[in-house]
Amino acid sequence: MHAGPLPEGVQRVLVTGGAGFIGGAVVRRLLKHSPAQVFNLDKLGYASDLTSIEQLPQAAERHLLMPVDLADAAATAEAVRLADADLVLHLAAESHVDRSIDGPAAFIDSNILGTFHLLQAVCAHWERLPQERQQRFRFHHISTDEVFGSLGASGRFSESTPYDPRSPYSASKAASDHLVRAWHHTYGLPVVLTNCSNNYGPWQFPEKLIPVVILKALAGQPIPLYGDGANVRDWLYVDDHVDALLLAATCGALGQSYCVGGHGERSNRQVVEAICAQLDQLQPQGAPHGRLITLVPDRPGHDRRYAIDSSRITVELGWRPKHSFEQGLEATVQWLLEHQNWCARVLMQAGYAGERLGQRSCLALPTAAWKLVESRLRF
Ligand code: NAD
Ligand code: TDX
Repeated sequence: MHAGPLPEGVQRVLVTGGAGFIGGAVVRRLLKHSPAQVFNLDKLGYASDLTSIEQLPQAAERHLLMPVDLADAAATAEAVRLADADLVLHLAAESHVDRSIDGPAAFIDSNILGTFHLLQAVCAHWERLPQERQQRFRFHHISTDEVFGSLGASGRFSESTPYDPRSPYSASKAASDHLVRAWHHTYGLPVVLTNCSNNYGPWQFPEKLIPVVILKALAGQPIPLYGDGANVRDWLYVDDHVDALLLAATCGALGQSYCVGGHGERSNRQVVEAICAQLDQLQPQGAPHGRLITLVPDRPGHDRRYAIDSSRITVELGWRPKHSFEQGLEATVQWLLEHQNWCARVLMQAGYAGERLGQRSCLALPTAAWKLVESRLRF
């Protein structure tokens, strides 16, 4: 173990996807709490924004942006060579399930091909390192609980759960996990993997459930709840996730994976109602916000329940989440209330106005027709 987030000798850290939500939180932590030089490799896609990093005084000295698409093998190899890293944290990925239904190709390119190009480049870099740095080097791959598929009413995912991905997004992440393990077993690349549950918190691009609900409620617009609203997710506050990532990256056993969950299992309806209740207190002029909750047609292939057993990372590395769901949600709602201009700006830059995504299916029926089909299926 060591003081601070990084062991002595880890001076250069390459973070991929550091202009995104979780990667940005990792970069900020490294800049604030370690002396490391941070190389941020990101293609600067629709969900990217550097405001939270650039406002830190440390960024001017120790943050270097590398605007590179991992789908470009040559540019990736060159960036990895220039970064000359002691530690690589790989977070870059297309991350939104609904977008993977509408356009799976980008997920294959970034998450599978991109990870392959990165592994090739990192392996070449690692093989060239002098012995002392080679022994210290780690590649940490950040993945998702969605690779394990969908749970019924009971049970939790753990490191030994068989893979059973069911969306283009989760299939692409599962493929990347397999590639990382293969590079460990075949070439000896020192890797660690983590599979975490749904993250939430400040600076999340407003396309995922929690920021979408807050913004729709504030705008007095219908709050879309997919299907029957009973799907369950295990919510993890992003700062707790960063604690787990840095611990696993630096103290985790090589070749090992760690499941990270927030002890925050809630149905989507519970999440949405909790947000509405908080907004009723903070913005009483719009109350009751719950009147805006609207059931909409379900996501195709919608996984029913995710829940994580985090015993391994707790027992072996001493991690546990510091935020309850209620604490994390309160901080997130407050943050969004104070950053509505940021949300408007990133949505505009991304060309996304909050419309429903992920409705493409072989049977592209309009909503009314779906309702009819569903009512017939339910007898
Ligand atoms: P995000 O969409 O906010 O950010 C992803 C970043 O990766 C973006 O800045 C994007 O430009 C970059 N990127 C994507 N493809 C790239 C490419 N080909 N080359 C270079 N950069 C590329 O995502 P996030 O929520 O911060 O997720 C980060 C990682 O954590 C992802 O690997 C995701 O699968 C994983 N994860 C996320 C969650 C969650 O709840 N958000 C949960 C489990 C796992
Ligand atoms: O408007 C909505 N209404 C709704 O009911 C949205 C955007 C979502 N939902 C539902 C679908 C899910 O059951 O809420 C739940 C959460 O949806 P998302 O925020 O899209 O997350 P999810 O699909 O669970 O995937 C997330 O967690 C795992 C991340 O996006 C992934 O990157 C991560 O790997």
